[in-house]
Amino acid sequence: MPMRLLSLLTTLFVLCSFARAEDGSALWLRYATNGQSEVIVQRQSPTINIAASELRKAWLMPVPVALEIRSDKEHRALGNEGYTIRTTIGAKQVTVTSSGDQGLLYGAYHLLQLQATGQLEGTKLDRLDISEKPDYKIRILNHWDNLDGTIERGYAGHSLWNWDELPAVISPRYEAYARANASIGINATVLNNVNASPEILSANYLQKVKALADIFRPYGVKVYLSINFASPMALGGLPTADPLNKEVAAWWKQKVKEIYSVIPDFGGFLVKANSEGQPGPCDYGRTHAEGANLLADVLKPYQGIVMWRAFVYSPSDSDRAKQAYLEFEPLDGKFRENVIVQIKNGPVDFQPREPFSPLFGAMKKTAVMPELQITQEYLGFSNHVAFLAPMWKECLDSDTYAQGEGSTVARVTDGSLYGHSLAAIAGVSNIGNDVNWCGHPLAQANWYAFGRLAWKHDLSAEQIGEEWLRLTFLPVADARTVGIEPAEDREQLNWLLTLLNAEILQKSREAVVDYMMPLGLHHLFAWNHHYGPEPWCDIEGARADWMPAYYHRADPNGIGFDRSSTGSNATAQYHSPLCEQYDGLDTCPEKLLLWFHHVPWTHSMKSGRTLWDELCYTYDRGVQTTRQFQKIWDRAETFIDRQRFEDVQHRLRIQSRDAVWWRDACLLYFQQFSKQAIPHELERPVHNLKDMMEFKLEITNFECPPYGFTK
Ligand code: BDP
Repeated sequence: MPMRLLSLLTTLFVLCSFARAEDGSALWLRYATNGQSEVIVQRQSPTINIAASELRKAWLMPVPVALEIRSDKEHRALGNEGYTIRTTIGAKQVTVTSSGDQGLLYGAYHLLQLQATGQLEGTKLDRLDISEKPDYKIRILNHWDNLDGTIERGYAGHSLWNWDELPAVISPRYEAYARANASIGINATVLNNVNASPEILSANYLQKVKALADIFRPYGVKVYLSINFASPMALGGLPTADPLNKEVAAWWKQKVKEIYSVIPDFGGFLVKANSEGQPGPCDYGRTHAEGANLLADVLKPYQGIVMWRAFVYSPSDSDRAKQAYLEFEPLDGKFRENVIVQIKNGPVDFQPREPFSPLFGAMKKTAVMPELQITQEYLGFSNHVAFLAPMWKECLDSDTYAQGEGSTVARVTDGSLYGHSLAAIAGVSNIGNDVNWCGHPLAQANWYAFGRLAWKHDLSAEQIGEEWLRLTFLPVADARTVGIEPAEDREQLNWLLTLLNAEILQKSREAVVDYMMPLGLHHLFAWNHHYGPEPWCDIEGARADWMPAYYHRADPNGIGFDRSSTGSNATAQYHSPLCEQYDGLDTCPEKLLLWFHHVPWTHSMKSGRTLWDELCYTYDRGVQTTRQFQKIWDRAETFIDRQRFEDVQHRLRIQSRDAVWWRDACLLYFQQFSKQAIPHELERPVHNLKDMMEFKLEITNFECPPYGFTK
């Protein structure tokens, strides 16, 4: 073979393996694979075997690791998922201990993460003394995956679950998925959409679910399902799904028995009832509690639970933000012990910024859990970078004042405030079958962040961002990866990762708020797909509370939704002193001002500017920040493999263009009411309002299945 051809082939081969190695599929698990140290185990089990094999492959330190089960007081208190990691035998061994197999697996991943992020260097290895246990008992992903392979609000390709081929064909990605979850402490998953097809409970589908459950089990990931409340009719042929009907109860009892005969450790049901056209107990004049309790009673003998969603809003009420509270607060104490009410972080719907849902402060006798949205339905899909840990922290750290100061959403929900034994947190998954799992390479950080916060809610967003960046972009120790010499460039790379964390990840969610919906604005989205701006959107015959004007209420006097005591009085759903704080125009935090108040355009803001000018400045700041993201990211070019570098670079261009689109659309539209000029020092719009109103933003990178909403 001529030399030139040979060298071309070699280059091609290197490029191909390079592309495979850095396509993002390895997530934050880019461990070395040349481990040689000894791993000592006392006994075998499927879970312990995984822990040992992970360590055998990747543990590079010159001391052995031992995995030991202990049942003393310390370990009983840590529970079977908690663990310790200590340097023992005069610094000649690292010992991971737990009272359960699962804790050993989590401990093993923790140890490997310390190694991969350079935290065992020097003498640090000699002094390990770590003790961990999770804050939430159930750390669960909610997949909005349909049985036809589409994903509602999914922006990373089709569903991972290949229902047509299951259970006969098992994709290797099922195990990779379980492993990724276990590595960050996620221990549960709801496989299907909350807008659930009754079919999922058919005998045929249960076999498919079983196949997945069997793969996930050794990784400690338990399977749950979303159910359709009318399943007894659709599947069982009954004339009703009334929860108080005996035949309905018998049908559920039998179905649950069947499920447990197939999947003995099945977790339970997630239910969206009487919401956006879904069936539910209210169809029969029954309450949410009566509906939930019916299911709870039949699941109880098997230790199954019901996660009953509080995402409800009827078209009749004047303020959608009050609905969940109005329906659920009177039911506090009426739910069975194995029911937990799942509440979205904000009172409306996963907007870029909302106050926390007042329902967290209202339910005391009933366990409640936060539902966070990892998929970026309202934050630019997988085109925009939006690191969500700061947003989730904002909610979890909010003080409800339900039992006086310090009653944070985190403490209400982790079981510590009221002593509920059920404690859970859910994240609507951003995972699809894209090679890199999440579409945007930086969106993997949100999956990671959800797991980390579910494990330990007082971790800072900065720490989580830094961990993720280091695990994802630092060359692995046996690096055949980015083509840089780790030793030489390590310092610069560390500097770069710190910069990416501080200047991109940490600022990204706030930037999205700024260019989409600053100062408490919300729901200005285009009809149905929720990607671009359409503050003017007005679909004939559609529900008022699906229209932007319902939320922004712009008129010649001002803008914003008056939810104060002079308006819908939603502020009264919060405990004092928040209630008064939100209620006062001057005391309400400016970032939530237009959520709670209708404010005159000339209102003087803390900056000394008028509201109109402040709005213009904030929209523009969002645009300028995304331009800044582009500049910073380009510095990564020589450090990060080409594939991931270019992918992010490309998406940042889209984001910057969209940010301008958002700013121009909103400002030009609202200007019709404010009748004021955009401050002269700011960039001028590059679009015309008329053109924008006629243009339908082209969306290419996501699925848009039919949602089946009814009015
Ligand atoms: C909304 C989504 C819709 C979901 C709904 C829900 O637009 O697709 O079905 O939430 O959470 O945000 O049930």
